[in-house]
Amino acid sequence: MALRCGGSWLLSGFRRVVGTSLYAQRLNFIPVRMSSSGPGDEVEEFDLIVIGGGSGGLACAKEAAQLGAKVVVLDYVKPTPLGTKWGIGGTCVNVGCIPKKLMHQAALLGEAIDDARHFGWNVPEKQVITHDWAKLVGAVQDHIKSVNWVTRVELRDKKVKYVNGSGFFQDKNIVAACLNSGQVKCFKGNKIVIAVGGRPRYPDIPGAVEYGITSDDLFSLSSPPCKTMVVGAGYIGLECAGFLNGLGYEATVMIRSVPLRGFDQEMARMVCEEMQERGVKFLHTTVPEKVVKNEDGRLTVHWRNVKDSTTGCDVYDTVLFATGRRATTQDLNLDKVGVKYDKESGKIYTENEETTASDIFAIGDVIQDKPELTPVAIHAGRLLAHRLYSGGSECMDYTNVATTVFTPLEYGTVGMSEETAMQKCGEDNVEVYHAYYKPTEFFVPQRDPSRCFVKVVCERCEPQKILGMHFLGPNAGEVIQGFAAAMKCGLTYKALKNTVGIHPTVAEEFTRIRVTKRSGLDPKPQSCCS
Ligand code: FAD
Ligand code: NA7
Repeated sequence: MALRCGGSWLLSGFRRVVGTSLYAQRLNFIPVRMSSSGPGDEVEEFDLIVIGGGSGGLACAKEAAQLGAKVVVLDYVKPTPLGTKWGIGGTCVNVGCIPKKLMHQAALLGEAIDDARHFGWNVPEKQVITHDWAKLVGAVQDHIKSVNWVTRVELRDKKVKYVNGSGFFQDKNIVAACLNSGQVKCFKGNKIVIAVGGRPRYPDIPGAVEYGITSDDLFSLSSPPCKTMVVGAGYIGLECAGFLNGLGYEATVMIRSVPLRGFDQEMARMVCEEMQERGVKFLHTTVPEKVVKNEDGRLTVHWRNVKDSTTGCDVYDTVLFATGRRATTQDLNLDKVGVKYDKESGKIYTENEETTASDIFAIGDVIQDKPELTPVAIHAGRLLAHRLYSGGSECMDYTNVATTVFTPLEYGTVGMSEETAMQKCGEDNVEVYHAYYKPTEFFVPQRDPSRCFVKVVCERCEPQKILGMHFLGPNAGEVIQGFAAAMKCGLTYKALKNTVGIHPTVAEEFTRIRVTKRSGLDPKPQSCCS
């Protein structure tokens, strides 16, 4: 059945939504010109409408189409206040995991140049070797564009209709899309998946939006960021400060409370200490008060210490806000269709990805209290497609999802932090094994291994089920991934101890870990072959 898409109600509906979004207006996010489809236009019907073509939305759409559903994906990127925009694929591909990992790799290579000299390479003196920011950005953006292209081809091959438009609910099963041309198109869906992800927040201080940037701008900056103030010491703030410092730019991190809140705090402290040793500066218990643009174009950041109320300021070339993210739900018209969400974070309440409205689902970063990670969004999207279109019953398991913070010395983790385990199980019921280690590759260049560290948090009673694993060192992501699978299978300390390691690797350190914190013994590095 074809529906009519009446021009006037569409337009007034959209205006009402726009009118409620001060944030969007402030950031100039809303397309200005708009004309709805004519009264005679047909509303195309789909089994599934996916709003948001990022990691989760695309995975769900492609899987559903493979299972025979007729699917449309709407994706639209609102430019940042600086005007940065990008193509299909969402945060991970365009302004998240991928460009971040490439820049992290660029920074690690700088370090490897120094190491190479010790391994016999005749590397010119450091002063002669320079880094070309524009070249790095060019290479990163070329890769991203190729992924955007492949994504569009894949959608076409899998018969998923792609619409480059900003979607919002007109009704429980009608989604309108505001296109770049200003035209509004309507789609009817039996089921609708919200996968709009989130965008960085700016603190509400003078000059933040006008002069600051976020991770949405960093990876495509045409000129080098030079001396940078990174506000926020979460996952993204520390990663960005780490690679900027590695690329040779002065980086300062402003920490409001603790670094990496929610992560194991012993590990978080070591991550920061190690960064500090490499030259990253830290301003503790400090918040920004305003950013002022100077006559020479540089930026003065004024701050206040939240503990002793002292104030200070310094001049920077770039101010990067990494102060958390907000779900992009403000313009979706969720109230109209009965989808409940947290007004502050914008995140949607779900149970097994079902929202409070029937036949409307949500996946990925947009859902409340779940890890904001690409593989989480993808896995949840695929499982949801199977439940909807192939009689599947498996639900997403959000526990024990592994992650890695790609700081210069990487921190990989799965399961509980020491603090959480103590709190949940009680101190007497938890055993913590820990060890420092020296990676073999650090010996020749004599790199300082003082913070290469592993920790295993487990139940105290036999067979000592493992609750959390923490790894600080090179290639942490690669190391922790396999142990995450083992934990899914119920890994115990006994089984870990009986696992024969691969020598010489850094991952084998988990199989050699013997010293408990309770024993008070020194967790210093073991000899190479002990
Ligand atoms: P997104 O990928 O954000 O996709 C949502 C899409 O919907 C976007 O394209 C958006 O523009 C679009 N959209 C929004 N509103 C509308 C609308 N109304 N209509 C149409 N389209 C709309 N995760 C990891 O696992 N590993 C990492 O190393 C990692 N590093 C990161 C580094 C950075 C700097 C950042 C910012 C994030 C990182 N993440 C990482 C997190 C990861 O990127 C996200 O968890 C993931 O992208 C979430 O996927 P999603 O599908 O929920 O949303
Ligand atoms: P996080 O992990 O929420 O970190 C945000 C950081 O910004 C955190 O250190 C906050 O301090 C700090 N913050 C927040 N608001 C302010 C203000 N107003 N002033 C100073 N500092 C502030 O977000 P990320 O963006 O790093 O990462 C989000 C996810 O993206 C992450 O989980 C990855 O999966 C990908 P606080 O601890 O609140 O005191």
